[in-house]
Amino acid sequence: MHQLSIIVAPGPWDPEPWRKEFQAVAEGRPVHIWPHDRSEIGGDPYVICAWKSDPKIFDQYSSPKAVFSLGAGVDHLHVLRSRSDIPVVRVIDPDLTMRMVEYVTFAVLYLHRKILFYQAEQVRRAWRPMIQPAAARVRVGIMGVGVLGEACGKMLAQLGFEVAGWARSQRDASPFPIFSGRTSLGSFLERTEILVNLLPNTPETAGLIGRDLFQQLDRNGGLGGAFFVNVGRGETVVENELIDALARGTLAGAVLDVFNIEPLPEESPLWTMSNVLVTPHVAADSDPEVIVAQILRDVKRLEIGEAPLQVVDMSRGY
Ligand code: NDP
Ligand code: OXD
Repeated sequence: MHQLSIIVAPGPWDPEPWRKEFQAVAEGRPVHIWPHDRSEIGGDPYVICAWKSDPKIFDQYSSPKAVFSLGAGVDHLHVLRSRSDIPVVRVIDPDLTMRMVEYVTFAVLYLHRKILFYQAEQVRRAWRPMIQPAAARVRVGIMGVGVLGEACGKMLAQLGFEVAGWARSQRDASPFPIFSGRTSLGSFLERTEILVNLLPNTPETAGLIGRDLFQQLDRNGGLGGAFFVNVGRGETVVENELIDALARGTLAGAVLDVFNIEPLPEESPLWTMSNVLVTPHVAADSDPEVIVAQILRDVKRLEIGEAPLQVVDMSRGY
C-alpha cells in the first residue's frame, strides 16, 4: 500500500496545533484539516483522525482505512457502530492517563480534606477546623476500571484510601477489589462514600447514574456524607437527579468535569451550588504531540498491512 493521506477533523478544538503536529511527523504524507482543506483532498487511500466532528464527514469520506479518536472516548464516533468494516482506534497514552490520575487524586483529596467547605468558610472569614478522618477510613468506589480507572485506583490506594472498582466483567487479578455486573452494583455502592465515575458513554451506561444510585451510597462513613466525582461522561448521569441529590444532601458535594450539555449552559444550577466544583472538561486533555506520534505508528502499520493497535469493539461501544 502507498502512504496514506491523513484527514484530521478536530471538531470544536483549534485545528492549528493538530495540523502543525501532524505535518511535523507525517514524513510527506498529505495532511488535510476537515472541513477547512476540503477542496485539497484527493482520491488517495486515507485515514480519519476525529474528535466530535460533524458525522457528515463519514458520508463524504466513507471508506477510511481506519478512524482514530483524538481522545480516549469513542462515543462521539457512534455513527460507526454499524460499520464493522472500519477499525476505530482509541488513545491509550501514559501522558493522558497520568493527567487523569492527577485530576482524580486532586478531586478525592479536595473532598476528603474538606477544601470544598473551607473555601466557603473563607468567603465568610470563618476559622472552623473540622474533624479529619484518616484516608484509610475513607472508602472510594470507581465505576469503570479500565485503563484510566485502574490507574486512578492504584494511586488512591497508595495514598491509603480504601478503594474498590465496578466493571462489566470480573478479572483474574486487580490491585484492589472489583465488583462486576449489575447484580453487584448495590454492594459496591453501599460500601462507597466517594463515587468516581470513569465509565464510557455506551447504550448500557447512558443515564445509569441517578437518584437511585446516589441513595445507596454510604452517608455514615468517616466522611459523614456521600460525594460524587464525574470525569467519565455527562451522558451517563441523569443531571436533574444529580442536582436534586446535591440540593437535598443525599450527596454532600461533587467535583464535576463532564456534563449532559457542554459547555455547561449558563442557566445550570450547578454553576452556583456551593457544594459543587465545576471544571470545563479538562480532566485529561489530549496533547497533540503524544497522540499524533501514536497515530503515526498505527498509520505505518496499516501501510504494511498490519492492524492498528488499540482497536475498539464498537459493537459494545468502548
Ligand atoms: P476503558 O475502555 O479502558 O475502560 C472502561 C471501563 O468501563 C472498563 O472497566 C469497563 O468494564 C467499564 N464498563 C463499560 N461498560 C460497562 C457497563 N455496562 N457496566 C459496568 N462497567 C462497564 O476506558 P478508559 O478507562 O480509557 O476511559 C474511560 C472513559 O473516561 C472514556 O470512555 C471517556 O468517556 C472518559 N474520559 C474523560 C476524560 C476527561 O477529560 N474528562 C479524558 C479521557 C477519558 P470491563 O473492564 O469489564 O470491560
Ligand atoms: C477523552 C476526553 O475522551 O477528553 O479523551 O474526554
